Amino acid sequence: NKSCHNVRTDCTAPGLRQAVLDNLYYVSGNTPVTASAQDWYDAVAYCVRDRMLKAWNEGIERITKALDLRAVAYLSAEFLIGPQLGSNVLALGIAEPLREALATLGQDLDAIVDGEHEPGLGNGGLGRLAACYMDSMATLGVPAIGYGIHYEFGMFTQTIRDGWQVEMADKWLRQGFPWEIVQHEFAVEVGLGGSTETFLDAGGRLRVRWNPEKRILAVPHDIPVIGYGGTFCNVLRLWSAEAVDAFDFGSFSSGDYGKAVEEKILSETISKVLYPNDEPYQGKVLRLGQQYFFVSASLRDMLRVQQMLGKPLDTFHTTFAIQLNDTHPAVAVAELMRLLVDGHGMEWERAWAVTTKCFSYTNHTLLPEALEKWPVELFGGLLPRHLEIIYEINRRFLEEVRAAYPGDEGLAARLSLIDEASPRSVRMAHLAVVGSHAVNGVAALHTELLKTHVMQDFAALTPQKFCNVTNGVTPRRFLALCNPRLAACITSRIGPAWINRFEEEIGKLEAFADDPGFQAQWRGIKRENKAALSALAEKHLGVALNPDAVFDVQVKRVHEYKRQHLNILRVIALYSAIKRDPGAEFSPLAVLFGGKAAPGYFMAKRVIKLIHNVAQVINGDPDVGGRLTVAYIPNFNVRVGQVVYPAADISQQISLAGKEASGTGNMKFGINGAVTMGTLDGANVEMRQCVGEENFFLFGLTAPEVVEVKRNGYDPRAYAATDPVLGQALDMIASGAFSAGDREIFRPIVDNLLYQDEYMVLADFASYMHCQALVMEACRDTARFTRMSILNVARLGKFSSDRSIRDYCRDIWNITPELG
Ligand code: 26V
Repeated sequence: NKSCHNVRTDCTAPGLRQAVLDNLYYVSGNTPVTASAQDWYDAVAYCVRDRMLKAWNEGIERITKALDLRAVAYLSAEFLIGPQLGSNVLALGIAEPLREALATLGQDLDAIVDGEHEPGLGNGGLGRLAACYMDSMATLGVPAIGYGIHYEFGMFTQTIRDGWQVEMADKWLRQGFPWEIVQHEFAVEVGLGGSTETFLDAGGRLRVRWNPEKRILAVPHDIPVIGYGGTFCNVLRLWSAEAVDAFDFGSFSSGDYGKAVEEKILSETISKVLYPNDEPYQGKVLRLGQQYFFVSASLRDMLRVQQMLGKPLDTFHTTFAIQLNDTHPAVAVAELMRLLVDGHGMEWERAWAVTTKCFSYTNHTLLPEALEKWPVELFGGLLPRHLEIIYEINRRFLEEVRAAYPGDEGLAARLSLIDEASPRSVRMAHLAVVGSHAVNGVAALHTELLKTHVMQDFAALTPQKFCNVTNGVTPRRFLALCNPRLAACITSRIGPAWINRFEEEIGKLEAFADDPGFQAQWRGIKRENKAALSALAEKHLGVALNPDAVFDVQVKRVHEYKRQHLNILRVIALYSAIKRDPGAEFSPLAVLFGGKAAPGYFMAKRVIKLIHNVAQVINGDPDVGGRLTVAYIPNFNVRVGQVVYPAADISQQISLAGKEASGTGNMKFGINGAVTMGTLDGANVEMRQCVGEENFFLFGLTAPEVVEVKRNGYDPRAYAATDPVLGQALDMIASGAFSAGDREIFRPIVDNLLYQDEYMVLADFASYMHCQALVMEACRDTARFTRMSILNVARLGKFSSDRSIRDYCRDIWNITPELG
């Protein structure tokens, strides 16, 4: 095939070399002499992108041609896709020839890959999960479109000044983003505000028309998502907001230049910035605008495909399975009804049948303060027609409820889509549940708690709707790509099939768990990974980490329920023990933290400051002599994670039981050979079942015990008073031992722990310390600990996102993957 030797498709080293040189010359206007690091990156990125376009174009054709095809539309306000170059090179399988080609040009592929600035279009677990699922769908051959928002500013960049978090805007598009293709021809207009009116249509039927006050143009930016193997490609379609008309020419010609551009600027604010998702919900009208904006554009895009296929609208659900990633896109239920009923004149009942067959909803949190509610007034101001539709959905729904449970008005009030408490508000989770045929939680415990607590009335009404799909992570990015040494070692023993058949293959590693040669190799790799992280810490933080220390790591968003403060209390207790007896044996331990706090989250920011201050005291204390080191890794993101997970010995997953829906960092650590120290929360429960209790360090109250202790009146001070180790750790903070005598700075933390402690840090402290002793004992027995590490990898096959996607396909979407 001649086309194989085209400069845009040739995958041999000389062909790749020529392609990179061509791009350097013709795209960036450079030669190897004048090229900057960014120019080299762009040249390589375009070269790799070219090689994805065959699969890409076939993917587009697949969705737009096949009449009997059912595709997933994954609606998510966040896609935290991480750096693209490395993962695309891995999927195409061209790392070796590309490395060779670049070497002949004096360039290092790894350095170019590491230099990529990632698009931070998500907050944390939820957005990264969406990206892992996109990867798995492409790898398994599940036709899919991810729909989301092309934020101009993604997640902020975290810098640390004097121990405090300082946020900086992330202008990720400044250098351009070579992976996206802007598709102006598929732009759609989205309305906002205004009012509704009724009219009689040609057939004499009463119809409703929405006259929006304002229109915004949604422009799709397409990012290819290529599966492992490079043959199957899906698309991530992110919408950015533009003014319908760039200028108001009326104002422009009358001389009011300011007003002329004003409209444009206002329109563009819709996709301007990513909101923190872990901050107590605030009625920000812009956020509802964002949600509606991307949902409306996406549904209109799907209807366009349906019509292009020539399929009737009442078979829409046979073309698309629409997954709502949390409630952020839940307004889609009302929007699809509006498009079918108002837009296409479909009868309500038929439209509702189509709608509920399309949608399914994933819940990602049990925290009551996290459930989205929009004040009716705000909602109706922005989306007047949608509010009417929601009222009508609710009227019909409550009619059914009352028919099934006559006289139970309390039940009707609890199930209602409208919370009648002042100010009246729309309950987005209720809209999502009622509008969907399936509702899932993200780990077995979480789904159980959903059914028995948060959504118990819905579960009683429609038990068949509820199911569990335990989260997973992609073994491509989070093992093959981020830990090449371990990946090669695994492949040398069990072959490479684990990369896209993780669940089926990785268990074969178990046979080597006690093999001394393999164990030594395993430890050597972990040490190299730790040395690599140490080098980064040295360079960026000026902190020396001993690669022979045990690396004990907690990286995740900073939140009280995740209990970084429990971790730092443990560190303080260990420090006190060393101070009491500096001569006693203490094996080197490096405790690492990383994570961002929501900008408005007072307590979380103070915890970051506390960790820094504790680090400063401990790292500088000659009595400690480097045996205990504490470091805070700034600006934790996907890229940093890819260096951190491979270097960890111990993974801290210490949320209060019943609070963390699943967690996915736990899985990323585990498949890189870290042993978990954790509570029975989220997916930890299932991970422990898989790896075996002897390979998991368990501590803390269980979810039912948490409820029980609280019911009996939880008194944190009693724990502080009776546990001298705990009492002393708290006293040290309070007395200013970590703040140069300042007793005020950490008072909010100490007081909160002593007088409220909503997340029961003090209740779990003793159990955590006991567990810590067991960990230290296990770490001293090298063979035993290495075995634990190997078995963690070998037995975590279930936590591949490929397994999660197969579950969704079978239990929710009714789609058969085309590959694997
Ligand atoms: C929301 C809020 C809002 C109110 C204040 C506190 C707070 C804390 C957390 C959240 C979570 C928003 C949804 C979310 O990101 N959930 C995460 O989803 C991950 C993927 O399923 C899962 O692994 C995490 O456990 C879950 O927290």
